[in-house]
Amino acid sequence: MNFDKKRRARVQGGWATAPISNKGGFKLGSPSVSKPTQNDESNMNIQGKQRSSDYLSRQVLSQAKSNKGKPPMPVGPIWMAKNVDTPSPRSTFVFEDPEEEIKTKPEDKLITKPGVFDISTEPSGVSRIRYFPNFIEPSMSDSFYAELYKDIPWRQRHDIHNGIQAMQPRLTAWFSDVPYTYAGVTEPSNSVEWPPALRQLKNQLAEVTGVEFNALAANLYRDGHDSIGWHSDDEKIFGQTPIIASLSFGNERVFELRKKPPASESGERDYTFSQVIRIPLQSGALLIMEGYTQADWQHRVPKEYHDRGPRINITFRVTVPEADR
Ligand SMILES: O=C(O)CCC(=O)C(=O)O
Repeated sequence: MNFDKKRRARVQGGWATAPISNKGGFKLGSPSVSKPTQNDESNMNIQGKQRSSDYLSRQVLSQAKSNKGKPPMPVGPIWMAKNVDTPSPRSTFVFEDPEEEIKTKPEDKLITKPGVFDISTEPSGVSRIRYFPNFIEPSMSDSFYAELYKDIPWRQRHDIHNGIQAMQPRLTAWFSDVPYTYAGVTEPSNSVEWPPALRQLKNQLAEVTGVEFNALAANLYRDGHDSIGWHSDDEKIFGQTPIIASLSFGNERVFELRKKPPASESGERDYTFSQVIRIPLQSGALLIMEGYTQADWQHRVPKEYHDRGPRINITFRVTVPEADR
């Protein structure tokens, strides 16, 4: 009797663990568990499960001890509540192409050494720049600066950007026997003789490039706050592949180029991912833009917020007869 009581208590202790289902459909806690027969195979199996369940409980307990101080673990083998024999439906992973193309901005480039650079070969064709930082030696470029400052009839004009008319942040002049219209400004034609410094520079350029430039635009940046915004010199009067020779005098400024992205259906261009090339233009530097640089790139001289003295830039150009535009 006493012996029977003790035995029941021991078995009830076993029943106290969470129920587990098993293959044979037995439930732990079935009365048959309390009376195992040594030769009963199914009871042996159930006992086996009972033992492994006790073993798991011990495992969980010792795991809980070793997790002291760590975030709380769920108490008990939580998977026991699930029917582990029923395969859960496999979710299939389907890779879908992202709807939007992943864009990256090419690394910006800085050109400081002389040379010839094919900056792109598409979409229109080769865009080429030639850079000669010491085209005119320093003492000569100082005297060119002084003469150009004095002899060019500088004026401040208005232009129009995004429908807004504003004073240009620089002074300009135009020498050509054809008028030049850009950004809502028309520079009238003039047949005046070019000042001697401009004639001398034009001849020097003809000698090294073989090009007879017949027009020029002059810019005077009075300080670092003067600038010229993003634009292309792609007006028809310069033909399909304009050649433009730019000479700088006075304070150094950074000249920037950015690649034109394809236009949207509405004709707009998003320059967020455009490559930018920077070229410092010191006094006496020559930069030539040719090929499709005007078709495929824009350029500018941005404002600078630290002290800069004045700078003169002359862009020598070739205007083409109407039949070739
Ligand atoms: O000042 C410069 O270097 C650039 C001038 C320019 O972009 C222009 O005259 O169209």
